[in-house]
Amino acid sequence: MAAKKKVMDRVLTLELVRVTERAAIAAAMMRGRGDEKAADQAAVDAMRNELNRLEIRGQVVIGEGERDEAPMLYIGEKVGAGKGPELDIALDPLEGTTICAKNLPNALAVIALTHRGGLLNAPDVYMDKIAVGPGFPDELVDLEMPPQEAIKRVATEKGVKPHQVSACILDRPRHAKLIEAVRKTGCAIRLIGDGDVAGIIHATDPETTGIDIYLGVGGAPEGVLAAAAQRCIGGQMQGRLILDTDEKRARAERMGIDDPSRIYSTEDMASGDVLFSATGVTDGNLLDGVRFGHGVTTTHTIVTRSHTGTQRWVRTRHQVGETFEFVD
Ligand code: VTB
Repeated sequence: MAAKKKVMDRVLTLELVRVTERAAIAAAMMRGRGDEKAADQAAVDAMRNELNRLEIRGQVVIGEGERDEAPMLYIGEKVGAGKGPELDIALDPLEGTTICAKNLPNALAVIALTHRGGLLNAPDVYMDKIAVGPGFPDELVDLEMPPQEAIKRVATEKGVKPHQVSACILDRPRHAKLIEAVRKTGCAIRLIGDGDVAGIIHATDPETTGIDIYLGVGGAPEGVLAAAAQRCIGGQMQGRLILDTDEKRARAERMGIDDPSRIYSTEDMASGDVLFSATGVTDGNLLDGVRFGHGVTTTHTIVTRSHTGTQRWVRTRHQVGETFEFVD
């Protein structure tokens, strides 16, 4: 029997913008200061305050870490005003703490909401990921095929040569072989220091970002957040947890993962009516960073919803006055 389709109250879409805007502004006040922890803390505090104003009964599924290691926005924390729909939440108040501390491109404040049970409870381990944007035939690329094959398929579908395709990969020693294999095809690689949520979102809009495909191993929680974005924007993504020790396998099992080698589709990681919002902290390829002006702070956000596929690009001018107090 088909499950009853649960649809979010669309008013929440704009509420979510407020949540990532506040987190991004708080992080941006700390950007470029070389202090990752302080930037992260500021973003966490701001996001939590704003989330607790929403009329939802939310539960953090992907958050700042386990309860004993994260005082706020930990996995399992209840958030929201305590009335309204029961929702699961994936969040990263500052995705790219190092990027923010160095004021490099593409640090984001991100959040995704869906119905209870709609997000993969991913442990904080690595995940192998592959993603392309919308407009390609289903199952064009997957994690089982050699990366060279994935690049060739993207090239063929776009009607270009492999050397005209661009891939985004985290710049890590663990990717040496992957990078070598992809370079053999002639494909251009954009190596990023951090921030694979942004990297995967970039693959959804190659015309703007110049990125056609995302490949490689990053954090599993970031994988779920990226999958939520992909669900809304319509791209394809696969993820496979890297559970290479008994300890990690046991941890995953405790979180309900019974098949350690399972390949997750976008929908396996984020199902139902998903809402996703990301605000730029530092300037990026898709989103501008926060701008501080005379009594006005400007933010740039993408907010999207899987039920309709609508994407809103929201540029907000916050009247903050000289004291930097928000008028609520
Ligand atoms: C990525 C990236 C994050 O962690 O998931 C990455 O999105 C993976 O972990 O911004 P390693 O740094 O251990 O490679 C981040 O870079 C955050 O640390």
